[in-house]
Order: sequence, then C-alpha cells, then structure tokens
Amino acid sequence: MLTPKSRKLNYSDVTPRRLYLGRRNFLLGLFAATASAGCGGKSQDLPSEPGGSPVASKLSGVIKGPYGTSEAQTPYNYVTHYNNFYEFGTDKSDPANSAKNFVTSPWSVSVEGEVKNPRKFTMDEILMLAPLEERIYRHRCVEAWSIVVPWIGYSFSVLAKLVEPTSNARYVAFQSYYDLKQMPEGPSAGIELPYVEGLRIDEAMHPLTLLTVGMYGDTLPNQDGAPVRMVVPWKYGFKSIKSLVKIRFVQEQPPTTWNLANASEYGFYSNVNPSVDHPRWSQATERRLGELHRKPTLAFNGYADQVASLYTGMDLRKYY
Ligand SMILES: Nc1nc2c(c(=O)[nH]1)N[C@H]1C(S)=C(S)[C@@H](COP(=O)(O)O)O[C@H]1N2
Ligand SMILES: [Mo]
Repeated sequence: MLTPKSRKLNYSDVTPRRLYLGRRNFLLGLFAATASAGCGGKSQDLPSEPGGSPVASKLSGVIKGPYGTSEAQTPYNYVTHYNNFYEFGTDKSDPANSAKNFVTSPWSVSVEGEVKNPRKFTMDEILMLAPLEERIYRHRCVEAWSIVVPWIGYSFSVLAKLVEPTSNARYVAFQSYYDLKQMPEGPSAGIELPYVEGLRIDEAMHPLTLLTVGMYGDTLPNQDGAPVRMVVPWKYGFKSIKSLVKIRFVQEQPPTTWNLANASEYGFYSNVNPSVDHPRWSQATERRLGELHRKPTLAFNGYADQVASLYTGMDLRKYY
C-alpha cells in the first residue's frame, strides 16, 4: 500500500529500538534534578507509576534538530503539572491526575480530504516515518505564561508529502481524540469538543511546524498530548492541538475550538504578538514557569526570522 518506498524497515521490527521501557529510571533521575525547583513540593505529589502501560517511555535514536533555542529548558515537573487539556479538566493541575489512565494504545491517525493518498497511520508508523529530532522550542500560552521544552518529532511536512495534498488543499484541519468514557470532565469544560484546530497550508508545511511524539527524551506524557500532537512554536499554545486522531486537508478555513468559543478573543491565526493585547490582558510580557521575573514577549514568539514572511501584506491586527 502506501508504506514509504524508500524504507525497507518493517515497523514491528524497528519499534522496539524506539521504545524502551526505561521510564522509571529516567524519571527518578529527572526528579532528583528538579525537585528543588518549587513546583508541587512534596514527593507524594510526583506522578506515581500507574497500573498497566507506562505513561511515558524512553525514545531512542533521537537526533539534534534545527531551530533550537539556547534558553534554559523549563523543568519537566512544570511542563507535566501545569497543563491546558480541557478534556481532562480546566484547572492547570487537573490533567496530570485525570489523564493518568488515558489509553493511548493502540492509536492511529487518519489523514484525509484533499489528498491523493488518504490513509490511516498507526502510531508505530508515525514513529518511523522520519528520524526523530529534538527541538528545543519556546511555547507561549495566550494566558501569558511560557515554557521552553525539548520536544521530539519531525516536521509535519514529512507526513503531508506522503499523502500528497492536491492543489485544492489550502488549509489543514486537525482533530483531537474525544471519548466521554475516558474524558468525563469534557462536557463541563465550557468549550465544544472534540477539540479542533487549523493551519493555512503554508503554515502547516513550514519546517518549524512539528508533529510531536515526545519530550525530554521520552514519549509524551498523557497530560501533554500523548501519543502525538502538533507544536506550532510561533503561535499561542492553543494552536498546538493534543492527542491527534484526524488530519483533514481542506479548501476552506476550518473552524477552531477557541475561535468558536469566543471569536473576539481568539482568532484563527493567533500568532504570538506582543503589540496586540488580548481584550482582557496585555500580551507584552510573559511569565516563564520556574523563573522569577516576567520577560518581554517576542514577535512570533521569537521566530520572526523564520515565519514573518508567511504574513507579508497581512494586517496582523485584523488577522489576529
Ligand atoms: N486537545 C487539546 N489540545 C490542546 C488544549 C486542549 O485543551 N485540548 N489546550 C491547548 C493550550 S491552551 C495550550 S497552552 C497547550 C498546552 O500544552 P502543554 O500542556 O503540553 O504545555 O495545549 C493546547 N492543546
Ligand atoms: Mo494556552
């Protein structure tokens, strides 16, 4: 069928090289290093080993990717205990607890719409489509906090090129997993679910746009969007949709969850822009989790050199 022709690897043969169940030792080392960072505090607050499959396991064969920032990485504990994942509750501390037993295997992502080769990718296939790169990106939430995360993945364009978008494909629509049985808090989240997001095709194909399968050397913890999510580093965090199950190439600009919830506060583009305030607060500065002082927010979250040209001639106050 549509197994990439250049690869002679059998997915079931190679997967064990990517995934080692080394999580426990890995986490013990990490928490030893970060326990003093001030988040959570008591050791009882640290995640315990759940029954069944591990939340995260080590990824092997990860190479250094491009575009990394040299700023200090945010301690793992913050990135896994201060989350927005409304399917699992609306408090920042909710997802770490309520996503503990989220079942992410087996998993597949269906890719459809304006493409020559619609197909479903199993998670094993997604892990093997391209070499996994570590990319240390800034992530800026619209709520004016930020983190620096060593994500693992590869450019979304790798997957897109495999399915061959047609010339009608002008946007890409993304959809998260949604299951009331596993996400009983979903109906009280105050947003429509399943969570949906979208990018213009040139934004989606930009090499910075990362199809993300891990962080800090490991697979994604459930609360950070396991087993596969998008990371679009020059946009506010809500564009970086978690726990992806469907990707649709489309002709018209697709609906997006936060725009549906409140169009005057959240636009389709949502490029990080310190000079356009949110109606209810300034976007000029941000609080980096784990740091004392606020810092100035950068245009396009510091990625202007790479992406500003995508928006030449557009009024970024109108297209917020
Ligand atoms: N499916 C889904 N994806 C989501 C969200 C969500 O609630 N549901 N929240 C978004 C927001 S607002 C942010 S800031 C980031 C947070 O990612 P993190 O928890 O890994 O830092 O995920 C984004 N992706
Ligand atoms: Mo966010």
